[in-house]
Amino acid sequence: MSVQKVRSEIPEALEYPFDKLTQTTPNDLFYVRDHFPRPVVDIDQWFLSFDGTVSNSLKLSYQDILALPAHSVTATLECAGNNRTFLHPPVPGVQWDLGGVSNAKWTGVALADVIERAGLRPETLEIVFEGDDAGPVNHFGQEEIVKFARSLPVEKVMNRSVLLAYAMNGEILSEAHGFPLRLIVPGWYAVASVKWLNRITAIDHVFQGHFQTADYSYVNRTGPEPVRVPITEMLVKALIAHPQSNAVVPKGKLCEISGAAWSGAAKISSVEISTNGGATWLEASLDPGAEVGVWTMWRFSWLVPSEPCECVLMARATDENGNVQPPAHNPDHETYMINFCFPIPVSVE
Ligand SMILES: Nc1nc2c(c(=O)[nH]1)N[C@H]1C(S)=C(S)[C@@H](COP(=O)(O)O)O[C@H]1N2
Ligand SMILES: [Mo]
Repeated sequence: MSVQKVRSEIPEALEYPFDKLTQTTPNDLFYVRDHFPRPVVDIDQWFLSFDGTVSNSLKLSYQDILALPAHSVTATLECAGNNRTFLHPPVPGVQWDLGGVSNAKWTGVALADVIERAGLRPETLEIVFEGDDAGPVNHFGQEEIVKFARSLPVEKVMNRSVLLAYAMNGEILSEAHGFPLRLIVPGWYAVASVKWLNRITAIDHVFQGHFQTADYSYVNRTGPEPVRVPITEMLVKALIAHPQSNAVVPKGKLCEISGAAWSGAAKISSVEISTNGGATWLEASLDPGAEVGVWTMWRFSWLVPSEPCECVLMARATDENGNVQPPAHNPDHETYMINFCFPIPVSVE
């Protein structure tokens, strides 16, 4: 029996029990999010194809991939819908509480190395990554059968931290996490990290696949006109692992408030804690060695009031680019990219 919380059975959505927070998430606790029934892969028949606007089309077997130089990257994967239970009124989608996020060390081949072998022709604009899974979706009001696919712009694919990963925390990738091969895009919401990857296509236009247009997209207003764009970089966020919501905290004692914080844009520079619902804030201490796109653990010693009361705890992270968690959800982000300062009520007794 799994100790993950089951949010959906088929397709599977399993939540990491965030109160068990450790720097590296053990593989059997790592959250799972599938959109379609899981594909069954016969590794002897399996290959990765790479074609489209390339000079040399490639067809690589599992052995071919394992024979390429190996690289490891630590990356926090977060579902763009993580923390949806904090939205009021409730919205549709997997009801993630705290644990639609986990952190692992991924090992595989640098995507850039494979791209170099294929040779992108100059007209290439994006690279499309397709999984082996497919199923029905409602695509702008039309019922369609689609494969799970996402694209990356050509600027992103030469970043050597983007991996075609076959191992997770030193173990062969499990079926749940994309065996035999998955994309890992550090710093981006995990929808970009296509599992059961078996097809890569270079294209000379902007990909309009379901999972970055009708779904997993948001309204961006930074330009002259509002535009619907794919969800990409993880927003800055701190989550409280301890104490848990509605915990009873002994009065007049020290209580350690702890959790993790991350941002896809830059390293975490500070985490602040409020024990009065956001009225005042004090600095938490961060573990050393923060990296972009990797969660950093933090802790704060709270001197609990000596009289019984109800307190609302909040954490607020800031990254080195000056991004700070906002006080409220941005409605343009709809049911995704939920990173406001979540209230964690506790009772002092
Ligand atoms: N092929 C495929 N890749 C996929 C998905 C999927 O359903 N099919 N789900 C995506 C989403 S939305 C998330 S959050 C992550 C989850 O990765 P995990 O199950 O390894 O935690 O995988 C991404 N890659
Ligand atoms: Mo997701």
